[in-house]
Amino acid sequence: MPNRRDPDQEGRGSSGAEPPPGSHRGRLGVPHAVRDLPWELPHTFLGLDEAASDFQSASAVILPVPYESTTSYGGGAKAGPSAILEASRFIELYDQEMGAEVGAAVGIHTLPALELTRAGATAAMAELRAAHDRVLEVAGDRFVVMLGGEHSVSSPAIRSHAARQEDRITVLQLDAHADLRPEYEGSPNSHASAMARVLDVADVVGVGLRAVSGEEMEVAAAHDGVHLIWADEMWADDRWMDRALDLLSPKVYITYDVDYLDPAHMPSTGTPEPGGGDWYRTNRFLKRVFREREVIGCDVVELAPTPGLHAPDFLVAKLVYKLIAYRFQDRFPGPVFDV
Ligand SMILES: [Mn+2]
Repeated sequence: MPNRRDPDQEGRGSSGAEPPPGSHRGRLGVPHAVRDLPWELPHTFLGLDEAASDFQSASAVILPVPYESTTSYGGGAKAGPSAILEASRFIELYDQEMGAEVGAAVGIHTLPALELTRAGATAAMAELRAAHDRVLEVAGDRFVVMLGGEHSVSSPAIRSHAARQEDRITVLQLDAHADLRPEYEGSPNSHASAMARVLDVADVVGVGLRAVSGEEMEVAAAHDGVHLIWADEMWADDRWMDRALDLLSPKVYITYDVDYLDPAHMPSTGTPEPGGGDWYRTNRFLKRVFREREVIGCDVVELAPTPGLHAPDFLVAKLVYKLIAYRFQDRFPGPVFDV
């Protein structure tokens, strides 16, 4: 079992270092005198121990935001972040694309989940924006990966990033939907309006689209900074990858709505659409994006776990691990195979 503890280590990614003198806590957060008991893996991303998930030395930060209020079809995105973290504890730490155990080498800190106010979407989005500003402030150079939650959480995060950049950023949006509706079901903060809420501060390149309204096509046509790459094009050949890359500014924020993926891969999401992206081609594209542009932040949203069906949860957990690996690909020797 890949998540079984190494009997010689307290947790995954352990450096073997002793806790500081006088410490009463072991690396698992239990009293030092009982740290050798067979405790479960920590409930951090990848189950990393305190050394590998320590904030000070971490290069990446996981920010869970289990927010859900405007879902229009199937619900359940509120349970997404905890399912991703749970599944992540079963991932093999060694990444054959990087030729290394990425998690402990990068250092990944897992923040507690943000519990946003239930006093309406407007108040919740304002609260998230303020919280996200402060997280970015304390994170400094660390790469922040936000886990949703419904897609509306992306807008405050993107605005938070855009406000810290001198030049206009591009949002690379992997999604079945354009999310460009000015408002939806009476709410300007709907998941269906996530990208409409950022057009004044960022350009948007949507990839994998296949369920778009006529109204959204009008919005796209009216904005020079909005570009749509259809799932239909992606299945014809790989030319869309160059086209998408050419449209990206030097600094990019990635928002990955898991309904971008074909429901055959990703059935656990609120508004599934047939067609869409697959695992290998999409990851090949993302690896290039991280290599050829500066990705300043990202989020993965809209996983709505299906009870008893673990594969989609595991897919998203591994996707998050891949995003972090691609972000720091310069630090690793590279593939153990020829590509
Ligand atoms: Mn979507």
